[in-house]
This record gives sequence, structure tokens and C-alpha cells, in this order.
Amino acid sequence: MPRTVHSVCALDCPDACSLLIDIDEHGRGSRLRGNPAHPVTRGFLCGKVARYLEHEYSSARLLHPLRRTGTKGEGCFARISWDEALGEIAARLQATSVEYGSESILPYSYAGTCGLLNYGGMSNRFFHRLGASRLDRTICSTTGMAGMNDALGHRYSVEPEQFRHAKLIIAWGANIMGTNVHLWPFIVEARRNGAKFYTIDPNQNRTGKLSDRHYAIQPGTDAALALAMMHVITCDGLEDRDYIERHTLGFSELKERVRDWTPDRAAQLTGIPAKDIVDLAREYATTRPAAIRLNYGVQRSERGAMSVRTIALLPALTGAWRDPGGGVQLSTSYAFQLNRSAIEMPELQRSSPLGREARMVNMSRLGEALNTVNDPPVKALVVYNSNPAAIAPDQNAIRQGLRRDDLFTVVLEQVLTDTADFADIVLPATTFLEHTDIYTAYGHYYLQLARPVLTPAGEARSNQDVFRLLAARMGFTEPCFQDTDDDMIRAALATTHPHLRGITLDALEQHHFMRLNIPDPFLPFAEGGFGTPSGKCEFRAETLDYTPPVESRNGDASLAARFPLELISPKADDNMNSTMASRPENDAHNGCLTLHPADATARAITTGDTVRVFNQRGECTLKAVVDETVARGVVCARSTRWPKLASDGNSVNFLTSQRLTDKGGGPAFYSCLVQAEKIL
Ligand SMILES: Nc1nc2c(c(=O)[nH]1)N[C@H]1C(S)=C(S)[C@@H](COP(=O)(O)OP(=O)(O)OC[C@H]3O[C@@H](n4cnc5c(=O)[nH]c(N)nc54)[C@H](O)[C@@H]3O)O[C@H]1N2
Ligand SMILES: Nc1nc2c(c(=O)[nH]1)N[C@H]1C(S)=C(S)[C@@H](COP(=O)(O)OP(=O)(O)OC[C@H]3O[C@@H](n4cnc5c(=O)[nH]c(N)nc54)[C@H](O)[C@@H]3O)O[C@H]1N2
Ligand code: SF4
Ligand SMILES: [Mo]
Repeated sequence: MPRTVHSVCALDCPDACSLLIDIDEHGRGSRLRGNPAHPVTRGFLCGKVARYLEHEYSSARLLHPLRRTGTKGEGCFARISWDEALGEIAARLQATSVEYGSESILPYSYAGTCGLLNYGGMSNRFFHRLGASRLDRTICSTTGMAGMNDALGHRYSVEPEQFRHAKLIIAWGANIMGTNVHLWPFIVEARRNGAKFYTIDPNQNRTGKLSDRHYAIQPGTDAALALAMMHVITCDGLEDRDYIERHTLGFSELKERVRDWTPDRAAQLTGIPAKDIVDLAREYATTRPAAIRLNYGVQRSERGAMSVRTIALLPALTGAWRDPGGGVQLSTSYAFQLNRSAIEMPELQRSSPLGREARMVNMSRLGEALNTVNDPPVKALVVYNSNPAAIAPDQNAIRQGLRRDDLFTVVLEQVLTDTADFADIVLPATTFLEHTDIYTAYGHYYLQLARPVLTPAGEARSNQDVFRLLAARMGFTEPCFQDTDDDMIRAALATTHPHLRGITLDALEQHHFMRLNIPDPFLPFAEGGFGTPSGKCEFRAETLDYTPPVESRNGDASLAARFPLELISPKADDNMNSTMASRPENDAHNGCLTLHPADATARAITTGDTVRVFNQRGECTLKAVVDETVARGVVCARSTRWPKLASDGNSVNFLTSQRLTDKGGGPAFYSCLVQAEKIL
């Protein structure tokens, strides 16, 4: 019988859409659409996932376990049975643990699925019990989290639904049309009611083109802009005295600190004219409600935590938190106070051969982990929900590691990615339409449940199932390895936190999505309540500062002389990180480098030319697009290409570095100096 059922988009996107899927009489999915009943999805999907059934039924899907037959990276495999695959993996992990210590085993995973169970449920239990190294999952957002914590203590954000009330909306390093499109209708509504919409971004992308004003900031200089805005606000006396007195600490020191952050000084660094900085600051301070949508672009530069922190202090200065539609939104995820340790069970480490907490390995420095870490060296790598041979920085180092003959690599994947090409064993993985999971969100406040709605492709299995089976093979007898998905969901929901009150598995089953038990509207800091020791927003002015990224025009002068272009590699509209980046039309787009006409002319480059982009770490070949969507000295290429589809097998992540940001251990993807030349 044809029917329509519910699901949830599991991709790593703030919107976490509620989906409806039409299933035909043969049990095949025929159409995906947004659930009109969900207050943020509002009945539509992005272009990527509207076409997700092409991926679901693609001939590229992996259907059975594979064992490598060629050299590492070549991508030649032969079919094996699950029994053989699991037996071989268990034996190799066991032997590695005995010979080199259990910490020589490294799990590597990220957010291929955002479902809590398949993101890190049974897999974490398994690796904790094994005593494997723990992965510090820093690749995306930890820098920004550190900045928000420093500013606010509690990382709460303005709700998307409240943006409709704003009179000024600033997208600050946030490509809303591309990466967070379900916020857009609320912005449209606000603008219809007279709101102004501004963008602050080194790249004038689709969102910037639709703005009332675009500020073409130079990469990594956001803290300087925010400090100068504070200068204008405090010099002009535009701060909210009452809010400051009641809910903040350290205002007079802040005022003193920003005294020399004149708009002229910031103009030199940011490339934004001083007069524009003055106007922006005045308008921000005098317009209510004023919302800042700060996405993750800002925190991918070397001083990203300081930038995020400084920006996130602005609404406390102007009292913007008081109003529905006022404040800052970076991520809403902090409000989902689920019982994660009940899912992950870190206490299992005590029953591991280690008998203690295992070491942490920062995923942003995988190259270093595979090549130079020696206490013990990484001898086995188990990858799931991630494609490190495409998305992680400094690919020459990563591939040198992945090619090692003494490294045993297992990859759980839906398709044969660049990473899977390096595997000894590949295991076919289900998609989110094929397994159970629960979903938090980082762009709204609804918790969701999804049941499998389609039959798994071939012999594909969920991560949950694979790690249950591996646990049995390894002889782990703890009853927690028998837990069903539903047992684990119930455990996650078993918490006394007020936000989860009334949310049970049964209720989720019935409603599909449920709003967290938070006030409506949710005004987290309208009456103070910051998560700092004092409960106030603490400016701590003495620690506020701006330092240019080493890899920037104002950073290391000798590097900038050799590699004078600042490369940013923001998200592509039509793929999700490297997921679906193998579509030919996406690859064509991801294979482009945008240059400013002045930089192009100086290198005799015109649109359509093939260019070699290089620095001290590597090189890649891209097609030039010459236009003014980037400022002089900035070049832009979309992330994240499948390297194996490029003519030279390389991508921009052969150029990016393993240098970490100022706080949170995140990668400085967008602080990357390069040179470009035409290939004749
Ligand atoms: N279509 C699509 N959607 C996605 C993704 C995707 O790959 N494709 N990825 C998902 C993921 S994993 C994430 S983390 C989110 C990220 O969502 P966003 O943070 O919105 O995306 P980014 O492209 O990382 O960065 C946002 C913007 O920051 C700009 N930027 C770069 N450097 C600077 C800087 O120094 N200062 C300022 N002010 N701006 C800067 C970039 O040009 C970009 O336009 O999107 C999610 N949604
Ligand atoms: N240059 C540059 N590099 C970047 C970025 C950038 O802006 N510029 N952005 C960074 C950011 S923000 C992020 S979050 C990372 C993203 O990096 P990743 O989290 O690695 O994201 P994807 O590239 O989408 O790879 C996810 C993989 O998981 C697989 N997958 C999906 N669901 C499942 C499942 O249920 N089970 C299993 N086993 N596999 C599954 C998909 O097929 C896909 O190949 O990239 C980072 N890399
Ligand atoms: S990728 Fe984002 S916008 Fe697209 S369907 Fe998934 S959650 Fe919605
Ligand atoms: Mo991300």
C-alpha cells in the first residue's frame, strides 16, 4: 500500500528537518519533502536533500563487506562475507591491542549522521571497553563553543522563530541561504516588517547578494571589528546602562580597553571603511530587536574563539538579549541536555585492558596522529561517519599516514569515498532512512525520533549493529552490548533536566518532533542568568584582544610575501561537506577558485583558466572564476571536494594546515595563505 511516513534529515545541518517520505506499493521511497507541521522545517527541504533518494538508490551504494586487493588508496576490493569481515576485524584489533596497547587503536568519526545513537552510541561503548584512544571531535565547532562559553557561560541562542521580530539582522560569517536555509523565511518575514539584513563575510555569496548591505571583511579580523563597534557604542554612550548594571561585570574596564580601538584602526585590519564601522555600530546599538546570526565561519580562523567571544559580548552591551528576536545565535545544541553518558558509558574504560581513561587524540591533527604520535603509535584506525581523506586539513600528511602498510584501517561507509579507498576492510553502512535514531538540532529547539522507513541497501548495517556485533566477536560480555536502540533512547531521555520534562520515547513515537520544555518565547538572558561564576555576563576586558592569524596578510610577513593570497574554503550550497560532493555538477563547482580581478590580472589569469594553487604544504589544481565576490587578496574555493575526482587527485585540504585555533582545539581551515599561477 502506498503511504507517507515520517523521518528526520540526519545530515550535519543546523536545520535538522522533519521529513515526510512517500513510499510506493513496493516499499520504495518515491518522494521526500519537508514536514509542513514542523515549525522550522515548514514544508520545504534544501535542494540537496530534496534529491536524497538519488543517493539512497544510487548504484554507488556499497552493498556488502569488502577486503582490499590492491594497494592502499587504489580502491580495488573483493567481496567478503560479514562473518569473515567481523572475524578479521576482531582478530586484528585484539592482536593490535595486545602487541601495542589498546590506545594504539583510534576511532575516527564525525557527523555523517547527527543521530545520537549512530553518531556515538554503541560505537563509544565499544571503544571505551576496548580501551582505544578517545577522539577529540574538534573538526567543526569546538572553537566557537569555547568562545561562546567564555562570553556567556551557557551556550544558549536566540530561537530561529524569534528572528521574525527582529528589526536588524546581521549574518556574521553565516551563509544562511546555503547552510541554514530554514532560517531564511523568518528573515523574509522580518524584512517585510521593515527589518534590515546585513552580511559580514569575506565572500559575497548568495546570502550576501540578498542583503541590504554586505561588509566584505578580511578573513580572521572579526574581533577587531567587534572591538571597534564596542568603541563606538561606548564613546557615543549607546550602551544599555540598566542591563549593564544589573547583568554584566566589568563595564568600566571594557570601556577603557576599547578606547584605542578606533574605527580607523579597525578599518586598516578589516578592510571595512571607518565610516561604515561607525554607522554599523550605531545602527546595531539603536535598533531593537537586533539579532546576530553567527555561524561557524568566523571560528574557523586562527583566533576564532576570541572572535566569537567578542561578538557574543555585543548584545550584553546593548541589552539586545531583552527582546524576542534580540541576541546572538550560534548553536542551539546546548539546550538538549540528554543523558549522553548513559548512551556512551565512559565508565567502561575501567573494564578495559587500560583500566583508566584513554588518551585523547585531536581529530583535527590526524596527519600528526598517524605519522608522529609514538606513545603508542596509531596501529589501527576505525573510521565511520566521516571522510577524513577529503575533509581533514593537511592531506599530504594524512595520506602519508593512511598509506602506511603497518596501519590496519576499517571504514564503515555508504559509498566508496577517498577514505574507503585506503581501507583494509570496508563495511557497508545504512542511511538515516534505514535505521532508528533520535535527533537533537543545532538550529532549533525540537527533539525528534526517526524509525527506519526503507529496507537497507544490500547487506548494509547501521553503526549500532556493527559495534554490537563486533563487541560479541571481541567477547565483551557486559549486558550493555545487548541493549536495543530503544533501550538506549530511553537511557538518553532518563534525566531530571527540566528541558526534557515530558519527553519520552512513547511521546516522540506519537509526535515525531517535540519542543524542548523551555519557555515560549525562549529569552535565555533577558533577565541575566549567564552561566558564569557570577551569573553575569563577564566582559573580562583585560583578556580581550585582537591578534592577526599567522597565516594572513597581517600575520607572518615572510609567509605572506611567498604566499600572498588568503584562501577560504566555505561550504558548497549543493553538497554537505563531502557527502554528495561526487555529483558531477557539484564537483564542477567545487573545482573552482574565485579570485578578485586585480589579483587575476596580476597573474594573467582569466575566468576558465586552469590554475595551480600552492603553498608550503601542498598544491591543487582548480578552474579560475574572476569576479568581485571576494576582496583583493582573498581567494575562495568551496569545500569539500572528493580529491579522487580532481585531475591531480588533490583538493584545497592539501593546502590547509594542522594549526589549531586559539581555544577549543579546532582547525584553522580559513587561515591559509597560498599563491596561485596559471597553468599554461
Ligand atoms: N549546503 C551546505 N550546508 C551545510 C554544510 C555544507 O557543507 N553544505 N555544512 C554543514 C556544517 S558541517 C556546518 S559546520 C555549517 C556551517 O555553516 P556556516 O558557518 O554558515 O558555513 P561556512 O561556509 O563554514 O562559513 C560561513 C561563512 O563564513 C565566511 N567566512 C570565512 N572566513 C570568515 C571570517 O574570517 N570572518 C567572517 N565574518 N566570515 C568568514 C564564509 O565565507 C562563509 O560564507 O553548515 C552546515 N550546512
Ligand atoms: N577546507 C575545508 N574543510 C572542511 C570544512 C571547511 O569548511 N573547509 N568544514 C569542516 C567541517 S565544519 C566539518 S563538520 C567536516 C565534515 O566532515 P565529515 O563529518 O567527515 O563529513 P562528510 O564529508 O559529509 O562525511 C561523512 C561521511 O559519513 C558517511 N555516513 C553518513 N551516514 C552514515 C552512517 O549512518 N554510518 C556510516 N558508517 N557512515 C555514514 C557519509 O557517506 C560520508 O561519507 O569537514 C570539515 N572540513
Ligand atoms: S540538509 Fe539541512 S536544510 Fe537540507 S533537508 Fe537536511 S536539515 Fe533540512
Ligand atoms: Mo561542521
